[in-house]
Amino acid sequence: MANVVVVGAQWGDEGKGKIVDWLSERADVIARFQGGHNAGHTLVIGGEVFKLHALPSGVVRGGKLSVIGNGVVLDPWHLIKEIATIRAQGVEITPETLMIAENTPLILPLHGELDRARESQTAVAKIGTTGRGIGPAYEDKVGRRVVRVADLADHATLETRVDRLLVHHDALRRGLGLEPVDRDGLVASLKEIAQEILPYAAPVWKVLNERRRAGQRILFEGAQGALLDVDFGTYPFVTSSNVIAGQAATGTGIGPGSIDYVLGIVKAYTTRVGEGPFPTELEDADGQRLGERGHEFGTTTGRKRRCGWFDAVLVRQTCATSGVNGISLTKLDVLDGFEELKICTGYELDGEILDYLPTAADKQARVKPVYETMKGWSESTAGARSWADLPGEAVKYVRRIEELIQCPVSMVSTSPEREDTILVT
Ligand code: 2SA
Ligand code: MG
Repeated sequence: MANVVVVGAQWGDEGKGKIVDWLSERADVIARFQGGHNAGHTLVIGGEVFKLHALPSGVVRGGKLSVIGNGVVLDPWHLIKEIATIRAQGVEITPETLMIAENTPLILPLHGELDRARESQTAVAKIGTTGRGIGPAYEDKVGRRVVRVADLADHATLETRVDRLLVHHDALRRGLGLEPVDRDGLVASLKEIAQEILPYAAPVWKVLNERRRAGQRILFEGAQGALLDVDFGTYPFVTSSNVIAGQAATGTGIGPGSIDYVLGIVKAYTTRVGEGPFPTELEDADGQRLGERGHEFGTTTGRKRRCGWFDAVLVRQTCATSGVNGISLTKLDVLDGFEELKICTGYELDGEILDYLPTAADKQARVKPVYETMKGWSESTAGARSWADLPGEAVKYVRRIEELIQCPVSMVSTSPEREDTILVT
């Protein structure tokens, strides 16, 4: 397989980091195409834990090119800190191994301030954001007033961009009771960080197209999950980027025809962090057990994740919107020891059965899951490396999921360690 896109097929935290790391061994270039440091990808390599937020997971493997594409929003101060942390763990990061698209929008401190100020307003329902300024930065990108990486190279341009941005922000801030931005302080700190960021700046679209022509393999690393997509997610309880696989093309500057395979990452149950509808959410002992066994806490914010049964309706839907060719099922071992497992096969709404999640917010909040009950297994599946290592009931569970989501399972992951993976052939 040449160029593969990896996307989360639920609400994020499906375990993409491990799979991307596993696939990156076979890739030459690893590219992020959306989101920002709201992402949290945990990699466990030989017992050492790496927590990545803005950096592509490929950086921890030597000899690869990691790319931050234009579809990402980048906090330059955060990036420099993250580079230092990962370097301290013994990983080499240089302008030869990391490139940032010149047309990448920057997240500034004012974006985080606005994000958090809005979330603390009680008059409007909160989204449960990560508070990292992601949404406000995307708004400014689309509003044609954001500062981009390339603007850092020329002081006159930089100041013009900042002034344009502040006309908008100072007005917004007044409304929220925030102080106006210290314009000169912001310009000065941008000029300072520019020296650290610019060595990594590159025409990523050009580099990727050249590499592709030369026969190199590109791995596109998605963050968050398809149900958080700004168009196809549970709006407005979504992130502000397109998360679905099509974004891999626009978020890096490569044609959609260059994508050979879309791998959806799917957790064997469902979790969600932040507000918004969640039809199969469990607020009982089973939900608590999933959270504890699955260590369901946010990598970026430490927030407790909401947990529930596997929802085949949602995954069938995200497999469709991302054109998923095969899924990787993760965290199967978290289900070990449950006497019974439930899978949601449809929704009931006003006496009707639906086979998809409707768009209207009131309907999303009211759908009742229709469950199918399956027998659990008492054996441990943790660390299983072949189909034969799995108890019969676990195999049945995986096969049933495959049937319901109408998409083949191509991998099963049974622990955070990359070797603990079953390849389904
Ligand atoms: P934002 O900050 O504007 O993107 O938040 C909007 C919604 O998107 C959700 N979101 C996420 N959901 C799951 N995982 C994410 N990354 C971190 C992780 C989250 C963390 O991997 O654990 O550490 O809390 C992520 N990023 C954004 C968010 O919860 C809102 O629902
Ligand atoms: Mg995560």
